[in-house]
Amino acid sequence: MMRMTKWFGIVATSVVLMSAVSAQNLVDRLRDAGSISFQLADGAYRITLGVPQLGCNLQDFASGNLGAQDPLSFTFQSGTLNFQATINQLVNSIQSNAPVTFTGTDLGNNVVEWTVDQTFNPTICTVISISGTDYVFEIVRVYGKFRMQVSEIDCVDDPLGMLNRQVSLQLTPTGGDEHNYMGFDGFVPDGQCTARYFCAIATANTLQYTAYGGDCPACPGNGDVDGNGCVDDADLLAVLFAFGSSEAGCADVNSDGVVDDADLLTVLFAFGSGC
Ligand SMILES: [Ca+2]
Ligand SMILES: [Ca+2]
Repeated sequence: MMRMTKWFGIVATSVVLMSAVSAQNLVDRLRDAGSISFQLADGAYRITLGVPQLGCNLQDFASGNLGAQDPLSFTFQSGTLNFQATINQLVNSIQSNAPVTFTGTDLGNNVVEWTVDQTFNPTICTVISISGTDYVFEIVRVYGKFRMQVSEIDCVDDPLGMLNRQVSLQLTPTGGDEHNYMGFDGFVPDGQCTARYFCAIATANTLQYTAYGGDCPACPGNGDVDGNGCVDDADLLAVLFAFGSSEAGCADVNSDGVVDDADLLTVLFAFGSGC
C-alpha cells in the first residue's frame, strides 16, 4: 500500500510538473519559431480634432469601421518577441511606411502583450484616406497595445497564407479594449506640413484580429515516429494504431497523406536503428 501511495505521488508530481512545463512552453515556442502571421479583421476608428491648449478631442471629425486589413507577417528580432512594422502595414489607409517597433512581453499563462509607443522627431508628413478622400496628416506619435492569448492548434498551413510553413499556435485578442488599441497623435496641417491648423487624435478600438505562429517539427521520415532517436516498438505501435488514417502526423512516415503498409515497412526495416 505504501509503495502504491509513493508511486501515485511520483506520478501525480510528474503530471503537475509536465503540465507546468507545457503551459510555459507555448510562448517560448512562439518566439523560437521566429515569426507570426497577423490579420486585423476589423476595428472601430475615431478621429477627433482640437487645439493643443484645450485638447485634441474637442470635435469629432470622422468615425467608422476599419474593415479587414491586408494580412501580414512579422519576423521577431533574434531571441525576442519584438518585431518591426510599418505604419501602412498596421492601417492600410495611412500612406506612411515609417517603421515602428513592437515590444513583446510574456505575461505568463500563455498570454503575450505587444506594445508600441513611438514619438517621431522629425514628424511624419503623410496622407490618410477616409471614406475615399485623402487628407494630409502629420503624425507625431504612434502608440498601441495588442494582448493575445496563445493556444495550441493542430499543425496546419498558415491559414493567413503569409508564412511559408505550417503553424501550431493561434493567437486571439484577450483583455478587451483596455489592452487592445492603436492610436496616432498629430496635426491637420497644410499640404506640406509647414503650418498646423488643428491637432488630431486617431484611435482604433474594438480590434478583432487573428494571428498564427509556432512551427511543426518535421517528421524524421526514417521510421522514428516519436522522434526519440530510436526505432522501436513504440514507433511500430504508433503506425499500427494510425493504420489507414489520413491525419496521423509522423506516423505517416513517408508523408504521402495516408498511413499504410509503406509506412509500416519503413519502420520494420529500420527497426532497432539508433537504439
Ligand atoms: Ca522512436
Ligand atoms: Ca504514408
